[in-house]
Amino acid sequence: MREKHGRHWIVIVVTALALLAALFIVASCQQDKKIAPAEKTAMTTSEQTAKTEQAAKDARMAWWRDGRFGMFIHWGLYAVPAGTYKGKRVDGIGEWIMNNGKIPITEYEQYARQFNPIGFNADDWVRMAKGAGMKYIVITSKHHDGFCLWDSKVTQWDVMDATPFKRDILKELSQACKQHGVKLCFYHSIMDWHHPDAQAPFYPNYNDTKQSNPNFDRYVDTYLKPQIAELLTNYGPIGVMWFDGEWIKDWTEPKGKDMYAYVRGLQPKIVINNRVGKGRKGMEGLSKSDEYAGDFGTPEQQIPPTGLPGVDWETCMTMNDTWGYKSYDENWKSSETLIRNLADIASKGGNFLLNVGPTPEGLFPRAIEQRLEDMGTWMAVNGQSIYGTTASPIGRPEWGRCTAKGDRLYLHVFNWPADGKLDVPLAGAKPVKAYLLADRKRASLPVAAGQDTLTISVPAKAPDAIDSVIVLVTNNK
Ligand code: H79
Repeated sequence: MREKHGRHWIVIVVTALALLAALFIVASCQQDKKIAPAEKTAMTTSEQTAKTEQAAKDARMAWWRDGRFGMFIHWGLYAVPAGTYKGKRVDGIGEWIMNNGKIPITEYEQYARQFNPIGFNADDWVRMAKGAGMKYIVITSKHHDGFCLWDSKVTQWDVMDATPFKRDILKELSQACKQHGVKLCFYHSIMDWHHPDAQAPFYPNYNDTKQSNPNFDRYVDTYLKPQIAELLTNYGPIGVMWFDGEWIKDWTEPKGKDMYAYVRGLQPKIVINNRVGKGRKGMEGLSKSDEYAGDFGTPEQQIPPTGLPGVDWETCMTMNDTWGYKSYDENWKSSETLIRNLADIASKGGNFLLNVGPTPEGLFPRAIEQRLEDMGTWMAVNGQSIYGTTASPIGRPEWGRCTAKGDRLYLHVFNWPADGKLDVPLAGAKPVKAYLLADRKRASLPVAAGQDTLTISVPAKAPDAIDSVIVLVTNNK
């Protein structure tokens, strides 16, 4: 009886357990069902977040995308030796003379005593940039040699404390930029050959990419970041923070992401290049993927062969073969090359950051002034074919390049047609009007619409030997 009773209990317990298990399964299935739509909502929310983020980025980048043309200024102590050390010409780019000439720190420091650029006039510089049609200026607040062009509170290795000049160059430039409506931006090197917690101990190869400095974090926390805070607090709104020298071993992608957030925290609207992190593909400059920090890619001394839909990028380039001034580098690109480069870059949806290397007296070499003037003359007539344009919808036509804005195509004709007929590879477009941008009267040029081509009849003589722009208004926006 007792046994029977016991079995009874077992049956009851097992049944109860089975019921519980069944209940659990049913409940969790329902839970699953509940999760499914919830996940769907989450997806939509994240899609929405992505959309909002994209819109915020578009707003933040708008001035930069519209501007298309900026001035890079490499200026620092390297302008003093100007490519020559102990009577010998040092190969390579001028601002690398400390590394390439294996100059010991104490010796390099002597150049500071000779840095007295009494010819420097911020207003002249900004006027020259603006006159060339440039919308922003990126100046080296600090290059790899670590020397600072402003009164940094965390070092004496700057223009105020180490030179007889004792003028805050960045302050003067920020005032002139504000006055002329040009955006001021800073180039700041992560790599630092002068700082003992960065690359200084690696002498004679300051650019050693394999060695690590055990105190590097201290450099970041007590030097690099405080400097960034100074630059983004004391000089008004800054357009771009342009980092470089990120390839050293001690700099990592998490450090880059942290720096990106730090900079945006100080100036939420600022634009930051992709050298803040480790995503750059060598000198080609574009980012490996969206996972890496930075707002735009940085091709150096090269122009991507084609446009890159949805990608922001800026080609930086020298006018001769050096960024920092070298007294004997006369290998200047022609104004023709520079103007065509600008059109080429705009036709691929990029920006052109063109470099000048001022002299130790604070002047632009005459060859630079001449090129800026030539570009300004061309831009005064043709600026609207550059500013606010987007990439060519017709690739690279054989006669030149093409930029687009709204219902307009700007045809940049490098090679003027000898037969007076310019073929535009546009299928199905209904032309509304075509005229020369240089023609103030906007006299219509005859256009014949073929199946795959529009043919514009043009005057015998090109209005501009370098790049004549024809505006083509179509009905397809
Ligand atoms: O500031 C100007 C130059 O001083 C600086 N960038 C422009 C805007 C410049 N730095 N380096 N270079 C130019 C050439 C350096 C190339 C190398 Fe590397 C650095 C070779 C190996 C380490 C970059 C990173 C290319 C490969 C990895």
